[in-house]
Order: sequence, then C-alpha cells, then structure tokens
Amino acid sequence: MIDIVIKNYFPNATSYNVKPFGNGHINDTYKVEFENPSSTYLLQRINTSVFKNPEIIIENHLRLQNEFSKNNHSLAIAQLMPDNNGKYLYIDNSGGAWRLTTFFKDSYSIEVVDENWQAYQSGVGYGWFVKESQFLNTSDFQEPIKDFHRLTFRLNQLDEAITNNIAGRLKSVEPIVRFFKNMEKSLVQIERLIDKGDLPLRIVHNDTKLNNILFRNNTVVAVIDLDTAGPGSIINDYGDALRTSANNAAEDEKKLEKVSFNLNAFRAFSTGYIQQVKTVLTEKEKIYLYRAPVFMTYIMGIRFLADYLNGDIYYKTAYSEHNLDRCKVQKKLIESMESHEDISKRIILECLKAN
Ligand code: ADP
Ligand code: GN1
Ligand code: MG
Repeated sequence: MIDIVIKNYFPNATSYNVKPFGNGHINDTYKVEFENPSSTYLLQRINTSVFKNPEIIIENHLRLQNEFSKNNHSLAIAQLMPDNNGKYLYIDNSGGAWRLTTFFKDSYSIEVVDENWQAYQSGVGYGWFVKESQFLNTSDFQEPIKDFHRLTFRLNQLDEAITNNIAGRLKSVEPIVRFFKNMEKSLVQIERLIDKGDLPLRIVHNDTKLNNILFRNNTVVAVIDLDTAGPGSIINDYGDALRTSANNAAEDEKKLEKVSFNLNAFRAFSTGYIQQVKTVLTEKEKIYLYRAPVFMTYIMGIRFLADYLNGDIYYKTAYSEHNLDRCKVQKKLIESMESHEDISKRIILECLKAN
C-alpha cells in the first residue's frame, strides 16, 4: 500500500527508503528518503477515527502556511506538498487519508526536558506560533475536532465511560475517578471565561506537547503537528505545553515518585513563551495564565482515564495499563503543580514585567 501512496506523489520514483517514524499517539508517520537527488519527506496517514473530516486539517494547514509565508522567520512549520494531481489530501483505495510534508533534516524531538534551554526554546516555539497567528480570523478556521479542549465535553465523556464501564475496569480505578470528580468545579470557571469571551478565542496550536517541537542542535527550528490548530484559548497552549515541558518525568512514567512539577523548566518555558506573546496578551489572559497548567493537565488526565475505561479505543497504547499509567502521571503532576501555584504566579508576573 505504502508504495502506491508514494507513487501518487512521485510517479517516477524507483529507489527510496521508507520507514515508520516518531512517537505520536494518533497518526501513522513515515519518513521517506530519496537518493539522487537526495530529498526527505514526512508521509502521514491521518487517523480518520479521530479526525472524521481530514479536509479541515488540510484547509487550516494551508491557511497557516500562507500566513507564515508573509514574513521571514528563523522558525518554521512544515509545508504541505501537493500530490501528482495537485491535491494536498490523498485518499487511497481503502479510504486511508494521506498527506505529505517537508521534513526538517537533522532535527529531533524530545519527550522530557532535562536541560532548561530545552524548555526555554519550546516556549519560544509555541509563543512564536501564537504571535504569528494573531492576525488570522478565527471564523476562517473550522475545529478539526469539535470541543477538543472543552472541559465540560470531556467531563461528559468521562461520565459516559463511567456509566458504561465497557472494559469492566471501573472498580480498580475508583479512587482516581474520585480525585478527578472532586476537582471539576474548581476548573469550570476557566471554561465560563472562555464562553463569555473574557478569555478570547484566537488561532492556537491546541496540541503543544513537548514532542511537537523540533530542535536542531540547541535551538528550536519548527513547530509541528498542526492537526488540531485552529480556534482556541491561549490557556490551551500554555497549559498543555507545561504539562509535558515542566514535568520531571515522561507522560507515561511508571515510577510515580519521579513525577513532579519542574519549576526551573516552568520558569524557562514561561520566559521564552511570554517574551513572544507579551504584546499579544490581553489583561485577562495575563491574570489567568497561572491556572492553565492544572486546567490542561486535568483535561488530559480525564481523557486518558475515559479511554482506559472505554478499553483503549482512542490513543495508541503499548500495553494494557498504558492509559492508566498516563492518567496517574497527570494526577500526580496536578498535585505538584497546585502546591507550586503561588510561586508560578510570581514567575509569570516577573516574565510579564521583563523587557
Ligand atoms: P502525531 O499526530 O501522531 O503526534 P506528529 O505529526 O507529531 O504525529 O509526528 C510524529 C513525530 O514525527 C514527531 O514527534 C516528530 O518527532 C516527527 N516529525 C513530525 N513531523 C516532522 C517533520 N516535518 N520533520 C521531521 N520530523 C517530524
Ligand atoms: C495526542 O498527536 P499527539 O500524540 O501529539 C492528542 C493530544 C494529547 C496527546 C497526549 C488529536 O497528541 O490532544 O494531548 O496525545 N491529540 C489528539 O499525549 O487527540
Ligand atoms: Mg505529535
């Protein structure tokens, strides 16, 4: 199959090397390398159980591509490449949806920050993305997944998973379910602020985990994985980025004692991010940024939990307790973030005051 797909983009190609690539939880990703002349691309089969209308992803990506091409940048997003018929989305005979993009050579992504510059550079990357998107009209974009970061939507999904208990796993996770249920009221306020427009909708990335940043040597070179980019709150991006960039351990770490909020990484990320977006932020956004890490870590925690209860139907998992391990990490991280919230607020203020 993959050869037929490659032929669709490169009808004359004879010699190339194609191999699975990356650590994403959603799409199937391949690196395609040609010799003579040497060139490399990233080929992806879009997960259409997750993205029911992949055309939306392509339209949003092309809009971003067009906007970002207006200025010269030291940072980049991947460019969509047309197929042999000039189309950016290719549907194969079995209904698989494919896209091809440029590949950032000699770049790498990471799963955990172990040096502060990595957090700083990620902050620069994701802040740059929002800054460069500031003049885009949110109504020109469609949501690739409706209500993607809407807390009440995710809470309803969790409630449904609890009621149905399809995989028969509820009994074993009751204390964890209670932890998340006990917290929900304290977070719904953020959603109300978004609904009222107090926290504005803008074009944001919406999937700012650490491994969606590409580094070359010690510098950020690209912001990738634009599948969910579209209308959203800055709370989504800032919070979700810190969920992975300011965790001392991996998203699925089994040894929970390793999981804690990395305050130095938080400071470094916030410095880079706020440098970029300072002039773009509204006063209300500045006030509520501090709550974003807990808000987004909570949303991911209940999504992993719901998927565990549903029998692992959404995220790619490597073993049967994988989603539960991910959920436990989010819980531990929320506890650690909350105990650092006062100092986090002060750090954000310092970043906002800095020149
Ligand atoms: P998923 O949606 O499944 O997370 P991604 O688009 O994030 O898929 O790609 C998976 C991984 O592939 C990334 O974490 C990164 O390491 C690598 N990758 C993605 N796009 C590129 C690119 N344009 N150039 C180089 N590496 C890339
Ligand atoms: C998925 O595609 P990937 O692996 O970057 C998910 C994110 C979650 C993340 C958790 C479309 O991101 O929302 O935060 O896993 N993307 C989608 O690791 O659901
Ligand atoms: Mg990704």
